[in-house]
Amino acid sequence: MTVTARLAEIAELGRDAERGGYSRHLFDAADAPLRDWFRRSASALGLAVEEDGDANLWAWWGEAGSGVVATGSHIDSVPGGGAYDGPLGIAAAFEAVAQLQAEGFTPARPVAVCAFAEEEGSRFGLPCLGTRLLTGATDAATALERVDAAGTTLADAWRASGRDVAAVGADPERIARLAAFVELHVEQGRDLEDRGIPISTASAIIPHGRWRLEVTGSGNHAGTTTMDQRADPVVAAARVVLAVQQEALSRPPARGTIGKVQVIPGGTNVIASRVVAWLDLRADRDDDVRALFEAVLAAAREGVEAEGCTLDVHEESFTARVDFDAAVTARVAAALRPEFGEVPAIPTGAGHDAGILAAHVPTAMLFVRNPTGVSHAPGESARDEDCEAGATALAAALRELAGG
Ligand code: HGY
Ligand code: MN
Ligand code: MN
Ligand code: MN
Repeated sequence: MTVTARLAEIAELGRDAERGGYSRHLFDAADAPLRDWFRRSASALGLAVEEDGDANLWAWWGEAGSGVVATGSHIDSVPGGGAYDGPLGIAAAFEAVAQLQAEGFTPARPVAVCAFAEEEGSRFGLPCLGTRLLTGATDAATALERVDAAGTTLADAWRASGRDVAAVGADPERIARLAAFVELHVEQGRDLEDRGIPISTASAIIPHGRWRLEVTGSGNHAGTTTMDQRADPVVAAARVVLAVQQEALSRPPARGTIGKVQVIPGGTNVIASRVVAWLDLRADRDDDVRALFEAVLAAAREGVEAEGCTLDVHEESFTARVDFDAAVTARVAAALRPEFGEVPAIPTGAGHDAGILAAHVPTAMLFVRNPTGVSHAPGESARDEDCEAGATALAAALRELAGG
């Protein structure tokens, strides 16, 4: 097969007719067929599939023993996401295994292909949910209390999917059996396109914080309430959005985004009573993100109070900076050299399960060139030949790491 053909098998799953692209979230209608695809792809290669207690899938080439070399990515997407963020790393992993099998390679260590659950945090607000639970980075009991947009708790969604909430949580033994992890991912920028090269490794993931902001005002009638009588949380939230832009702009290369806003109750002729806005901040160092957050908060409070409203803030997640394992990255880069020459190691502003696993397992990443540089949007792209190059690169990495 090819990576492109593997991705074509899931091209209709989780399509979002309204937003464009794909919306694939934990335990939604597309989740089970995507998991079936994973199982079928694994079975066709003779790999045995198991699901761990945290809804992550593992396909085993060889006995599920110790010294495991794992690879893979996630099956979920952001709302209206692209076709590659997540599935490319899984399709390339299966294709890499297929290539290694075809050449008669026998791994000296077990190889696992993984599909991690809810990497984007699109449903329950916590990115890398599956790997956070697995590694214990997030406590199971607290995670199970999280609610989605409909007010359903993760615990209830878990049970409704037919899974056992008692099995949710850290699995240190599973993690201890991993000798290395390599995640292949579409690049979420134009660096490789600009450099004219198809593949790179990754050096680091910049830190990332997510907060839920609740701006409360006074709901009222849009026709009878004069402008000077209002405490309009939408106007206050607009000030918050501008504060985020200003503060992030003044601290390059920091990034500040409000990409999700709920207006309650949400009527054309209704002054809202509450606005919930989700804030995403990233910067080079953990302290830079914290300092940016404090500056945003101060400016936001000032703006919100000027509108006669109040602001409540809840931290949803904080992901520290990750520097990938230099030794594994160097071995992967050396394995790529015959086919790809010297590849750069580039930092990324996007989070990955590899970043969570890196705290426990020597971890590296591979990026595949993205001609548009767009990601988390339907315009995300990767050329077919670069996807195949990704599988070739991943096969080289697995040959090196699992070879003995
Ligand atoms: O970077 C992110 O937004 C997510 O972790 N993929
Ligand atoms: Mn991803
Ligand atoms: Mn993503
Ligand atoms: Mn009326």
